[in-house]
Parts: sequence; structure tokens; C-alpha cells
Amino acid sequence: MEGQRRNRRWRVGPSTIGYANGPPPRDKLGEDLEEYMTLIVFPAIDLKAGQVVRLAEGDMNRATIYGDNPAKQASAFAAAGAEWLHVVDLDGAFAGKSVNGAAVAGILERFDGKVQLGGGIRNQENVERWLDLGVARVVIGTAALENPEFVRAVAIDNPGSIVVAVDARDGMVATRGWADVSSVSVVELAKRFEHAGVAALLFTDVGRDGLLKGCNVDATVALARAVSIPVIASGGVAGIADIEALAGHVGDGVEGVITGRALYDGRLDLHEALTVARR
Ligand code: AMZ
Repeated sequence: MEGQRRNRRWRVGPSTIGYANGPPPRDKLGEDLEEYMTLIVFPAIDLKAGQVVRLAEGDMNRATIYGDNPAKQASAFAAAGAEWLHVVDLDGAFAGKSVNGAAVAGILERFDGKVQLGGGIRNQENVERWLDLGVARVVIGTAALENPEFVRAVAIDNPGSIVVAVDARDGMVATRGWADVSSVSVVELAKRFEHAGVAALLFTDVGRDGLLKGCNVDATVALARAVSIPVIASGGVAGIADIEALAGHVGDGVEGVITGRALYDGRLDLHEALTVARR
């Protein structure tokens, strides 16, 4: 990969991500307040067979194709002011290994901000490989349930760079492209990673994802209050009201929000979302 990020890892920590290591100490509340209180808006690029898509409820048979040039989409989000991107290798999540690697590399090449990547990352070698290629944060879902020791080990080795996805159907953790639903609750899984050095939890309400039903703010806030790890909300964002609602809960530990379909359908303006998130 060309570019200056080759073999240079992002330094992600409390100075660059407001809540990455928990809320600021009280005596710091007067300083860097804006940074600490800013909700991160992550525009999403979901990849299926090299194309930019959105699924409904994670169902590969209900995909809407929004483009065939993921790198160009990343540039468009950057032009609107995005500092972060959330990228999902959907084929990878089902296959258990990276499938859309070339598209991800193209995004890394074109996007100067930070990229959070998930889907099919299940072993240390893959984690290290993506971080070396310039990914700022790796998202791990399935392996967090099936192999928590691996997640704890990579979180210790890569502080600030590991995000645990807690994808939930009716409050129960779903894995393997959300095809499997476990008997483990969201809070139970999240608690297994308390004090493990995990940068954030990504909470997706699968039943809302891609359906523009509005974000499950209550469940997101409940999770953020139940653990000390910052929580990123995902699934169902329909418009600016969701961003406003979540921005009011940064103090509870809600660190960010992922939005896809609302942006692609023109219901949410990214620049406006970023502005509202910064209040
Ligand atoms: O839409 C889906 N079916 C889907 C999806 N978006 N399945 C998994 N994922 C995302 C998770 C997480 O970011 O939200 O893939 C990541 C987890 O992948 P894995 O392979 O670690 O479970």
C-alpha cells in the first residue's frame, strides 16, 4: 500500500478519541471540554462483493447497492467533514475471514482520517495485519463471544485499537453475520471485557439496522451506564433527531454513532450531523 500510513499505526487514545479510556477526571472537565463532549459520527461503508451496500436487518438477500466505488464514497464522506469511517466487510462477517480486502485497502489509500474496520477478523494475525495497514480500530464481534481470551490478548497488545461488537437481537448477542443468536445477553457479554483495555463497545440493534426506525437510544444508554467502556450506537438511525438524542448522552458514556442508510438516502446530512454532534 502506498502512502505515509504504511507500517505506521494510528495512536488512538484519550487525546484523540474523547472517551476512549473512560470519562475525563472531574478536574479536567474545564479543559478540552469540546473534545470530551463530542459524539463521534461514523459514516458507514458496508462492503458486499466490492460494492457499497446497506442491508436490512443484516440480511444479505435484502441489500440495496449504493455504489461500486468504496474509495470514492470514502472521499465523499471526507469532503463532508468526516474524521472517522466505519467499514464492514459483510462477506467477511459471514465467511469468518476478510473477503473485501482490496476494497478496504482502496479506502485506506484515499481516506486521510481514521478507519474502524470489522467483519471476519477472528485471529491475531488479521488484527495485526489491518493495524499495520493503517486501520485505526479493529472491530471484533463473533470472536468476542467464541474466543474472549483472544480479544483480551489483542486488546492488551493494542491499546485503544480494539472495539468489541455486541450485536443484539432482542437483547441477545448475535454472531456470524447475525445468523446465529446466542443465549448471552448484551450486558453479560460487555461485562466480560470490563477493564480489558477495549477501546469501545459497538452496540447494534439488529432488528433496526438498515430500517430507518430510529436508534435504540434507551438500550444504548442502559449499556453505557452498565459498563465503564464507551459505547457506540448503531442500527436504525433515521435522521438528525437520533444524533441529537445520542449527543445528550455523551456524559453517560455514549461515544459515537454509526449511520449508513440515512446518509445514503439523503435523510441525514453528514455535515449537519457532525455539527450537531459537536455541540
Ligand atoms: O449486517 C450484518 N449481517 C453484519 C454486520 N454488519 N454481520 C456482522 N456485522 C458487523 C458487526 C461488526 O461490526 O456489526 O461485522 C462486525 C463483526 O464481524 P465478526 O466477523 O467479528 O463477527
